[in-house]
Amino acid sequence: MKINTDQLSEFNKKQNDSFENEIDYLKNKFAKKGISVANIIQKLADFQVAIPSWALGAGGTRFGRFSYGGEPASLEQKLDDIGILHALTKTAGAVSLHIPWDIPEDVNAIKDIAKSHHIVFDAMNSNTFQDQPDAKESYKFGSLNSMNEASREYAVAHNKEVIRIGEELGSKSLTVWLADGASFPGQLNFQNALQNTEKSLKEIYGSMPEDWKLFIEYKPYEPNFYSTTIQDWGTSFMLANACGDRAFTLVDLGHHLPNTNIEQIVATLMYKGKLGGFHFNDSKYGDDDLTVGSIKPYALFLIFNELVYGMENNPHNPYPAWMIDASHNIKDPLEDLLQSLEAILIAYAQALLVDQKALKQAQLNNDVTQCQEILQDAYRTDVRSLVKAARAKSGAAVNPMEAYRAFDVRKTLIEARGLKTVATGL
Ligand SMILES: [Mn+2]
Repeated sequence: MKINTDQLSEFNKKQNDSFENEIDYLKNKFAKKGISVANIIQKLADFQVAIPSWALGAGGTRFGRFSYGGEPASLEQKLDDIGILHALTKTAGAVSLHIPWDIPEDVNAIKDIAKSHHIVFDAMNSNTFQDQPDAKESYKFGSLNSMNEASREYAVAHNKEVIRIGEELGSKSLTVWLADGASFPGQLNFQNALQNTEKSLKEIYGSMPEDWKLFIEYKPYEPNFYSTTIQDWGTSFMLANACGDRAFTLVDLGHHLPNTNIEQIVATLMYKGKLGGFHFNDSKYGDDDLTVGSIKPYALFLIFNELVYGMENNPHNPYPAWMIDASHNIKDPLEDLLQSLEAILIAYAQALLVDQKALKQAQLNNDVTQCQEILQDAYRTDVRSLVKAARAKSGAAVNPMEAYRAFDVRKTLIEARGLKTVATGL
């Protein structure tokens, strides 16, 4: 199924949305503060978020998994689904592949399909957290950190293979997330595990092409519940520094203990030029992988405020690789991703509305009340008209969710693919 521009402009016309009036109001309000709403709309139109290949099917938990119907059964169909998201939003112009779930059989054919949807290949993801049926070594007790040299070498070789596939597709980065850790005290020698991880990562880093980046993701717990070898941003930062200039820390919103000040982590990493990748999701308790902005929208805004500040003030930090890393147990996966994309643009727009000059002055005056007022004035602004204007500008659906439903996308996918399909992934 493909959604074309004629369909979209026809749909937008019928919407008769009055967002232009709201834009005029915001233009006047923020012009007084020296903030250009037109610039913000352009930034929103330009913003692209990668969709991971594993987010297009219904996700499962360790208790079970319920199929949604019409799920993509192949890499080709996954790209088609991202093509639908991108046509509707013009924000999802990239895919992040997971190897071995998405090994392309015909690289050129896959590249052609991606191109037809205007999708580029973002970071590649390796997988050393589960054993494949034909695996010669096991990751049961670790991969890059393993005490067993053969497992370690096997995991390094896998990452090299992922880089090779990524090169063929035109990707320029590798994301490494490790489940490595211990479930019980005494199981693992912390120092040896860390030393092995560092050595393995250096070898992977050394095998990357010159124009590639390595993103090192961290997570405090799960699947191991006593310790994780790369448990926090500090450990990731240390390992990235040990690897070299093209190794960076990757922040995944769900990979923090409750109440962690993620915005401060973002600020620290960007100050040091080491924030390479960013995974969006939301959570109530742990790594819940809920829809972006569904639980803590104010925290998301505060994080975006630091991202915007860093993008404007830390030119030595690379432009971060954005990706949605969520899992949808009961919702239509495509609808869930549409909601996440919307929440990301809303938080970004709110952060762009922060009056940075006034904030700086209030900070210098130690006017704590005013500092809060400035942030909340931006946060409490209804920016949905700005997002609509950005969508209209880039030829997307002004209201992607309404368009998705009006076009009967899921019904069409179920008719084409069947009700009991299961996508590869988690
Ligand atoms: Mn992640």
